[in-house]
Amino acid sequence: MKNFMLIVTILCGLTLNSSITFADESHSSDKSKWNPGRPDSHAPIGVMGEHTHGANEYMLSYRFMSMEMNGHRQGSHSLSSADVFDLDYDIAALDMSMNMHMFGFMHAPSDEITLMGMINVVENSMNMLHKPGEMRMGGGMDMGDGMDMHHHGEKMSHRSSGIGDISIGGLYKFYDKKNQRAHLNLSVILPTAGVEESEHGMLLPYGMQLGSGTWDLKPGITWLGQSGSFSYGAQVMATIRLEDENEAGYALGDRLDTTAWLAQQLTNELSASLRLSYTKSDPIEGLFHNAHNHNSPTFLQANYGGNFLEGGIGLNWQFKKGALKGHRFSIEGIFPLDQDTNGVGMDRDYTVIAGWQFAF
Ligand SMILES: [Cu+2]
Repeated sequence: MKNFMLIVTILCGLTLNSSITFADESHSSDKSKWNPGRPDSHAPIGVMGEHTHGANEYMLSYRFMSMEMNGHRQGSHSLSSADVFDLDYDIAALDMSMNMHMFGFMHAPSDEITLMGMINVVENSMNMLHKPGEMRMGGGMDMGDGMDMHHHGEKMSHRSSGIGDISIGGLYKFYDKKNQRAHLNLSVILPTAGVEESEHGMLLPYGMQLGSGTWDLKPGITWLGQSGSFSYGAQVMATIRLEDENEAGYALGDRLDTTAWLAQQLTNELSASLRLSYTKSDPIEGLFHNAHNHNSPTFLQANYGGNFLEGGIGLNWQFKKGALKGHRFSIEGIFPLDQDTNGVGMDRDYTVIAGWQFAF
């Protein structure tokens, strides 16, 4: 609720600012055409594949995303570690962070078609708490260090890192009139991510693996519009797993991502945005073929996915002169507004995405 009030406050602030005028907008020769030369001609940085390029343009980009999760929840209720132990689990996750470095490339062979590719490097870490006063379960979870874990809750931390899934795709712009544009998105995800990451000889939970590890298809549609100093857009994107299982034996659930945003140009180099996103994600299917624990919610397929409503606040800078001319820098903070996890999932805390983009 606090986040929601914050967004409303900022929305009001943006509206009050709308009287600012821009001398620079006249460089667009055709006023009825969607203008690609504005900072808000790119969506908030957390949205992918949201703009097309003009014929023969290239773009390089780098995004850093940090997603923080804090403890567990069951459906719409947050759970304490004690609640998790009461549900007959021996290990509760305290927190998890997923950091992603995303390197992107775009090229438009024509005004209608833009090709894009992205490669991710993923770094995950998770802290877990062992149930206090519990004999350690068998199965060889090697905690090392020879600590006495039979009387007090023992903390463990896990890490994984490496190349994530690679995506290759294209955008087809089919509408470009009346200050609006629309395009179709289609990407293929290559199963390049490690999905059998382990520590101390034991598989890490599904959520700590580095990607889907299956061939996936991501079809979508994106709509963009501009009106005075405001711009807006919406995107619907599906993720469809083309295989029943990856090399480890499971497949992440299909998901649907929908988002809509409103941005305002504050100066000819800076814009601010508000965004709502709704994600629906199915549970994991299949399971690890190799030996793994079942004593933590993060090891059960049914505890993944859910429905997530989130709000985002972002800024885009587009440098128009000086040494940084042509470079864009953007940042977006994303906060959960409503979460309904499948089973005992993890509680989303916040996500921050920062990016650099350079077109030439
Ligand atoms: Cu681009």
